[in-house]
Order: sequence, then C-alpha cells, then structure tokens
Amino acid sequence: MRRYLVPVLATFIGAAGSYAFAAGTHTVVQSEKKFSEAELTIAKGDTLVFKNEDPFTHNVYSQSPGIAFELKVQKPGESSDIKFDREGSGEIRCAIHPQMKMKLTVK
Ligand SMILES: [Cu+2]
Repeated sequence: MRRYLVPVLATFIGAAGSYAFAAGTHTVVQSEKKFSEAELTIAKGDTLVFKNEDPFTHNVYSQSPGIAFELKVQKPGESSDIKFDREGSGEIRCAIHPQMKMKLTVK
C-alpha cells in the first residue's frame, strides 16, 4: 500500500504547484473564415488555443516579431495550443484565407 502513496502525493503536490503558477489560456475560434477575436492582449506565458470550427482547413500563422508561429494544416474540428513566452505584437493571419486577420499583443 505504501508504495502507491508516494506517487499519489507527488501528483497532488505537482497539480497544486502548477495551479498556483498557472498562466492564462485564451481561445480563438475560427468560424466562417473569421477569427472570433479581432484584437487580443494576453500576458507573457499565456497560451492561445486556436479552434477550427469551419468545415475546411486553415493554416494560422504570424510573422510578427516575438509572436511568430505557424500551425500548418489545421483540419476541421482541430484545436492547437500555442504558448507565447516572449513579448511582442502584430498580426495573426491564415495562409489559405487572406481576409482572416487578428491583432495579438503579448506583454
Ligand atoms: Cu483559413
């Protein structure tokens, strides 16, 4: 019995620790070839979840300094997490649908 107690305690303490330092999570939905947010400001260390609710593929990316990333092919129904560890700001776009744009600031 005792040998099971240690991992359980470790898991509990680990969960409490990560809860105490938990950074924010924000969700941006892609629907009808639009982002659900036109403009978003988040804190350094926060995570953005991009959720594709369209019936077709998107490729969300940014080339702006500090926030550059690329999700590559994101199929219908898929969610992707991006953690932003650096300060920066700029535009997030979709490589497939040029009309899709939003502004992101990480500070
Ligand atoms: Cu798209």
